[in-house]
Parts: sequence; C-alpha cells; structure tokens
Amino acid sequence: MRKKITLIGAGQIGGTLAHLIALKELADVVLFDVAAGIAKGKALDIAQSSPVNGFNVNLSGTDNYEDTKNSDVIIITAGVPRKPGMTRDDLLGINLKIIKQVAQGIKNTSPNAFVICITNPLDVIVMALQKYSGLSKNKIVGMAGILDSSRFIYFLSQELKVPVQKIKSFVLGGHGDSMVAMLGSTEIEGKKIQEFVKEGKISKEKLDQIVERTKKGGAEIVKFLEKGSAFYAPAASGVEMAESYLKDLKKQLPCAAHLNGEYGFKDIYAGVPVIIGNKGVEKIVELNLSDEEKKNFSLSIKSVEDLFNAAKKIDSSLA
Ligand code: A3D
Repeated sequence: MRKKITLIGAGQIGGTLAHLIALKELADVVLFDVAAGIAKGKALDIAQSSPVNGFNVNLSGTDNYEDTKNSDVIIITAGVPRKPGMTRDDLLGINLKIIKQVAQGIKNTSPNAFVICITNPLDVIVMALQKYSGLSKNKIVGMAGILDSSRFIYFLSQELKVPVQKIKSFVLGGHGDSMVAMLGSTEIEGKKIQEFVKEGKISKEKLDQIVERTKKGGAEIVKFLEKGSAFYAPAASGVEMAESYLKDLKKQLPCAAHLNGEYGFKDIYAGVPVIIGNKGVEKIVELNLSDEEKKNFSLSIKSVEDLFNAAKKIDSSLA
C-alpha cells in the first residue's frame, strides 16, 4: 500500500511540497488547510499534471482532520510567514495559536506519524507542538538546518566555483540570527575550509560575509518577494527528511531535534545532526566542536530558551 503524507498548510511551501512529493511518487498526498479551497485547488491542479509528468499518486484537499487519519508523515507549514522587516520571532504569538490547533488535530488522528514542522519561529514552535500534542519526541522534528546548510553550501560554491556536491557543511543551533555555521565541519573536495583560507583561496573576510549572508538568507528572500518568504528550498529540505524516514535511508541531516543532554543541553529543541530512519530520529550525532563553535552554539541555544520563555508567558500551559 502506498504511504500517506499529510501537509498541514497548503500555502507556498505546502503546495511546493505536494508537487515535489508527487513528482517523486513518495506517497499519496492530503493537503489540509483552514482555507479548504486552496487545499482542494492545489491538489487538483497538481493531480492534473500527472498525465504529463507520468506520476501515479493520489492528491486531495481538505479542511477536515478525519481525512488526514493514519498519515505516515505529516509536514506542518500552517501559520503566517514573515513580511519585510519582521524577524522570525515576531511570528511567535500568532503561530503559537495556530500550532495548538494543529496539535489537537493530529494527535488523535495520526498518533504514530513522523511529524516535520516548518512553521516559524522554528525551534520554539516545534517544541510547543511536541508539548501540545504529547507525541513522542523522536517522532517530532523541525526542518531548518538542511535549508540553512544548503544556503551556506550554495554561497560557498558560487564563491569558490566548486560544484555544490563537493561541499559538506552543517549550520546548527537555533534557526534564527544566532544560527552557527560549523566551519570545523566544512569541507570542500575533502579539504577543511580553514585550509582554503590559509592558501588564500578565500579570504577570512569573504568567508565571514558568507556566514553572515547565510544567517540572513531568509530575510534576503523576504525582501525580494515583499509578500511572503522562501518556499522552494524549504520544501525541498522537508522532502529530504520525509524521504529518509519513509525509505529508512538513515541519512545524517541537520534538523531541530529534542536534546536530552547531547551537546550539554536538556529539554530543548535545536538544530543538530541527526540520523533519520524508519524509527524517526534514531540518533543525535555529536560533532567535535571547537571552543568558538561551542560558545556560539550555546549563545544560539540561549536565544531559543529566551524565546521559549516568551512563549510560556503567552500560553502558561507550556510551562
Ligand atoms: P503561506 O503561504 O502563508 O501558507 C501558510 C498556510 O497556512 C496558509 O494557506 C494558511 O491558510 C494556512 N493556515 C493558517 N492557519 C492554519 C491552521 N490553523 N490550520 C491549517 N492551516 C492553516 O506561508 P508559507 O507556506 O510561505 O510559510 C509557512 C510557514 O513556514 C511560515 O511560518 C514561515 O515563516 C515558515 N518558514 C519556515 C522556514 C524554515 O526554514 C523553518 C523557511 C521558510 C518559511
């Protein structure tokens, strides 16, 4: 039997997710949105491309959680995106309310699903989702690190004129302005990035600029689009996580996962490399961090903690 993926939120990312999942024939797709027409319209539009593209999956749209029942994977993008000048944190109040509704909707209908959250502010929303739904911690993850790492790798590849496939890197920590590009784990054609700096192939200043551009990668796109935020790269990143789970690929991917002592932090969600297989988050991989990376990672976690404290003030049931 084909697998079932439900997309909660059929907006820009939700629609792109549906299209990518269909093209890959990864699973049947249910698009859920409070705006039922958008979910139904996008499902029908994508389904009508199946004769052209030759894929064979079912797509449907709904605003009824019963139709999402027994999903294998749920990807959540319900919420509002940023407008120019806004930070991700500015979305907290409104998206917290939305995520509470979503948690109620999915917890009884798909209690065993692998749940990938994309709604911002990412780390705090995924943590709230886990608390509201009570679903198991290794089955609830946030998508951000794949996107942030992908942006960093793309910018490096443009600068160094090296194909993206030859570059490995991780951007970890919270998905905000304090995210940390792990330079110690950044390799180009198997060589550490620091060696490229030493050899003068890239200046320290240029590398710092690329790190900074990565941190502001989302805002750069928000500014161009004016209405809404990035959706192609976020959707591609979400699909990679879903695929690793459904096909038990056990890929090592940077995701917002629940920390239970790893990296020295407890009971907080933040971006770390994890292994995703058919049991969900099967392992948190602990990288050897330099002192500076450790310091920056701790600062990033601190900003997630601060924002979660702000969330508790908005909704005391999170305390
Ligand atoms: P958008 O195109 O506005 O789609 C959001 C959809 O959610 C809309 O169709 C709404 O009708 C729907 N919605 C609102 N409330 C509910 C509800 N209670 N139940 C179900 N659906 C609802 O936004 P988007 O797709 O561009 O972005 C979605 C979210 O992803 C935003 O919060 C963005 O900030 C976030 N985002 C995160 C990243 C990360 O890397 C983490 C990147 C880009 C965007």
